[in-house]
Amino acid sequence: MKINLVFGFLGSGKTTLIKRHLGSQQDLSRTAVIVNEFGDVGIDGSIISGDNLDIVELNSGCLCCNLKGPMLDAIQELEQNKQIETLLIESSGLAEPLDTLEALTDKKLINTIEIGPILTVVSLAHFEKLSEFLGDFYIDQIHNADALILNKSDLSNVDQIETVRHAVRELNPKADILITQQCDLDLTHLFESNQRAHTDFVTHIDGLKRATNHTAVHRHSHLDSIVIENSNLITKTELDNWLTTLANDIYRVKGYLNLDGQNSLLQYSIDEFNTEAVKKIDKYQMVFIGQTIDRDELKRQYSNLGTVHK
Ligand SMILES: Nc1nc2c(ncn2[C@@H]2O[C@H](COP(=O)(O)OP(=O)(O)O)[C@@H](O)[C@H]2O)c(=O)[nH]1
Ligand SMILES: [Mg+2]
Repeated sequence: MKINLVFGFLGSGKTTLIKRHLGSQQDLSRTAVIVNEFGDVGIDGSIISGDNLDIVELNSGCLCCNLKGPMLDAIQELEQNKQIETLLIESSGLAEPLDTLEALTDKKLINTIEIGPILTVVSLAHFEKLSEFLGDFYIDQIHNADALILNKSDLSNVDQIETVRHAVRELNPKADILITQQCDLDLTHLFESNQRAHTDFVTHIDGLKRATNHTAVHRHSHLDSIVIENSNLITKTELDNWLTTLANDIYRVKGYLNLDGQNSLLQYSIDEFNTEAVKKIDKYQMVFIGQTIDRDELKRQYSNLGTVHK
């Protein structure tokens, strides 16, 4: 089984990349996706879903800490019982990459998996702010990648793109650097580069660990998340106005709401956001992820948006 891992901070474009790859494949019956989301409800699983596609959602934790075991179990199950040939793994965005990658060096997987290039998606528009705010694990995602996808080029001008390209090159002198909008790139070619057999992968990860003097410290534990339900009918104007008042250390909001009477998906990352109509939803749940969340106040504000829908 071939495994491709996608890292990158919340909102950088990981799900967009995976969806694009799946959309380019004719038959998904031998393909599976493991999605790990920070926060207690999974939204990406419903966004990614496709015919015949196996999706394993691992929520309530992180692949680099408490979900290592469940990730290995899921890989073995997909490989042995479902004869999956291609597996894509979307990390939570907060994952410490070396801890996640190290889990895949487990001897149980020898002779059964090959691992594709380590991919990290970076939002060009947010790199400067995030590298300053987030520090180590964000930088590690860039430092350890084989290919860096500098995405959201539409939100930056040429000079800003060059500044970020230069900065990430300093952090990672060897990686391929690709500039994209909506992660639009030749994914088949990308996935085929840097394929490693399990033994080569183990050697590669050992080398990365030595080079970074790695210690297994969970460097992302300071982020917090909350899920809030609101089925009220919320108008677009009301939503737009409220989102512009959100504290700037809330990095990511995503989920489903009743927007102008239409079931909709809201995607907010840092300070830009969009909504799109969706057909079917299970619950009107919204996930908020940030550095310091005033839970009671956020709950009060979001729950009070809109008017009760009868
Ligand atoms: N403006 C802009 N938005 C993008 C681009 N790529 C992805 N997005 C949007 O950014 C949001 C977060 O993307 P997603 O793939 O869910 O990020 P993830 O959290 O890393 O999985 C979604 O609303 C995407 O449609 C891009 O190149 N430009
Ligand atoms: Mg995602």
